[in-house]
Amino acid sequence: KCQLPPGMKLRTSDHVDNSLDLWSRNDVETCTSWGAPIIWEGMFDPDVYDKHHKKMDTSVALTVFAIGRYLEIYLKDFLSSAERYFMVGLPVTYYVFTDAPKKVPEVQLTAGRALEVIQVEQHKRWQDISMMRMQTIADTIETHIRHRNQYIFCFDVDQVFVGRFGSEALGDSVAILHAYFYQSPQEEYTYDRNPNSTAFMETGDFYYHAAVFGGTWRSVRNLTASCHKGIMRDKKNQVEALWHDESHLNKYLWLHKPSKVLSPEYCWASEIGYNRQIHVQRLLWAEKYYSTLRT
Ligand code: 2GW
Ligand code: MN
Repeated sequence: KCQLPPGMKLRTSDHVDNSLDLWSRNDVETCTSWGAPIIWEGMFDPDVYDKHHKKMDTSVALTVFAIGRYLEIYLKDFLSSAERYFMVGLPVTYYVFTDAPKKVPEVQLTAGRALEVIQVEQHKRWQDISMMRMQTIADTIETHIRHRNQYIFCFDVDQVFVGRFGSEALGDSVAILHAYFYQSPQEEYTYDRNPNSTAFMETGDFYYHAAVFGGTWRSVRNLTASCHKGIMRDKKNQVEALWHDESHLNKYLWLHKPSKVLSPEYCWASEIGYNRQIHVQRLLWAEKYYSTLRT
């Protein structure tokens, strides 16, 4: 059984995380080898977290990129579902990055929630659209987010909230187990295996999904700035990591362990089918249109 190592302190909202019941789920791993909780449904009392963060005046930033066709296809459902399920009851600032600000749909926001649209350029290659998010997030944390929000979550846009994604997910540095790999052996993880890339790694802890990551503004700024550096060094050396920004994210999180890990309930793929360990679905992958979009 996993136990928090003696003296191990989770830096943010300790006493809240110490109220987690690591033993309430015996069918899954609920604690990493370095003492970070892995959050599964049934381990926490949502009210304890919500009360704590209301008292602390916690404010959360959400970043999402919707460039080119992804704006029309995914953004409206993403935002309106976030209004129903993401950090309900807490102040949230949405930062929408797009090449076409005028096309951002009207979404009815509840009190305390705001939306900012920031224009970014549209890179020609989709790999660059995906990777450049690291730099843009790092920059926006410095210019906007750090002055307004203690915490930040960064999302892919091609997903829809379908259940509570609440304050239990907040922490100093938060990563998510990839739905496709959380039961796979290490050898199957799609880490970057090319020694010439800065994202190269031979072993790791988990395979994290880049569609969801978060933490305090400081820790996400460090993560995104570091990943961006790796991406630029690779470009100079004319290499590209196997899964782009996701490879760099995995490398960083191996060297800088997250303080909290989210179960795949927080980013599930319906196409995987029924899985008895998934007690609740909170965020689902939206449909992919690869053949029309990845051309
Ligand atoms: C991406 C791929 C092919 C064609 C278009 C795009 C695209 C992405 C786009 O035209 N416009 C756009 O805004 N994006 C943004 O990049 C959008 O926020 C999207 O969610 C994100 C990542 O692209 P996505 O969702 O198509 O890639 P996935 O779901 O295969 O993502 C995983 O792998 C990526 C790296 O290849 C990233 O690491 C991503 O975080 C992972 O979930
Ligand atoms: Mn995606």
